[in-house]
Amino acid sequence: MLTQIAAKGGSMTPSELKRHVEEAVQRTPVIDIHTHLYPASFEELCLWGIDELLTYHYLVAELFRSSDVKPSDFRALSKSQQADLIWDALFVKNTPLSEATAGVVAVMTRLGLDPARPDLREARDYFASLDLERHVARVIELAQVSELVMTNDPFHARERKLWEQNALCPPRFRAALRLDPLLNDWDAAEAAMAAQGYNVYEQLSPVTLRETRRFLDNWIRLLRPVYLAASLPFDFTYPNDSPRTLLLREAVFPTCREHRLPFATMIGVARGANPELGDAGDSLGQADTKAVERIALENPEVRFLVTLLARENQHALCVAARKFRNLMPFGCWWFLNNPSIVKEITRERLEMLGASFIPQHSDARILEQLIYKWVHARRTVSQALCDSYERLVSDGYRLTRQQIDGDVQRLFSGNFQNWVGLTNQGR
Ligand code: FIX
Ligand code: ZN
Repeated sequence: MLTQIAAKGGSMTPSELKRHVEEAVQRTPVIDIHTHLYPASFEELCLWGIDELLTYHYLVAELFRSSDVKPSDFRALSKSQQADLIWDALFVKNTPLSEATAGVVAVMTRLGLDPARPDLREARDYFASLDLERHVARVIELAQVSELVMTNDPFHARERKLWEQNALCPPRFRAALRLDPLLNDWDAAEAAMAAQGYNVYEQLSPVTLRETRRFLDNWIRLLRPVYLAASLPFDFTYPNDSPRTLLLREAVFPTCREHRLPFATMIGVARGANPELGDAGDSLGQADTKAVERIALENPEVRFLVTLLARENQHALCVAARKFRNLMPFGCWWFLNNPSIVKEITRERLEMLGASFIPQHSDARILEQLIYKWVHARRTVSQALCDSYERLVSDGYRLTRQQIDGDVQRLFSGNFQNWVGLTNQGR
């Protein structure tokens, strides 16, 4: 049936369709809207190389399932000793089947390294030979990322210093003003702001709220962010009588309105589920999607970028986005960033939202993760798009190559550019 329609309509055959979708997805540059990356000029904040790749918390968590090393003994090792241990346990003694281990394989092969080596000598020699600036440029090119958004924390002493010293930041590294301490640990944030000379107190008085807005205004001036952001815990509710609600209502959302900046929120983390694993010890929980709807309803002129951590929340997020045009679902975050789930979520979003969402972000924390995160994402987004187009063609629609190109461009950059006004926002 499909072939007949295709042939009659002069549109593409199924194999031509599949080939064109794959080509369009492969060649279309993407704006990576959420990463933890920094340019080389941010010195030790720019994490890269095989030892950082292997000791990333995804792999640390997997190490403890494939070896009997104790977390406390692991923490006592040097980074290169930790990397050696992870390499041996997850890549030599076992097949790198998980998404995180397969990702390291994808990075190594694309950099010309052998992922079947019994040790890390070749990889370490390679990375030691690199010029970092050139390597950063090459990785971004390999990943076909046109721009990426950082996660910039004004409460992180080292990062604050770099910004206050006007550290160079290349234009394709966009800033995002991250507000987790402000919204999740007001006492600590208040103390840090007071230490920086802001007239704030634990009690959220009008003066303290006004000073908090001054703090946000100053950081917006310094960073020129494309959005304000916060990761909120799975048990986030809104509104309630916590400092968080007051800070959102009286400081953050008014600031978004005044500066015409979106608010990006990532909801669902359960920090420290297993404290002895450190960064690797965070888990997830189902979020209250009604809280997201209430925020969207209460702030129609604020644009929200929203991603949720629980798979069970994704359908409700699509429904919420259908009800509120100021909600932009984005990405398959963290524990969702696995091909089987990315395909399900992307198909569900295409079925419920058309191309009016942002399919993926990398969340890359180590530079070279960009390579595998986008190789894998493009593969899966292609498959989901093909399924949707095949269904459309079998319903009798004559699809053109131009339409496919346009849809991919919209998903990979157009939706985000329009959402944050990137086209008319210099740095
Ligand atoms: O809050 C966040 O930005 C999360 O993405 C991180 O905390 C998390 O560690 C991560 O990188 C997941 O991919
Ligand atoms: Zn992140």
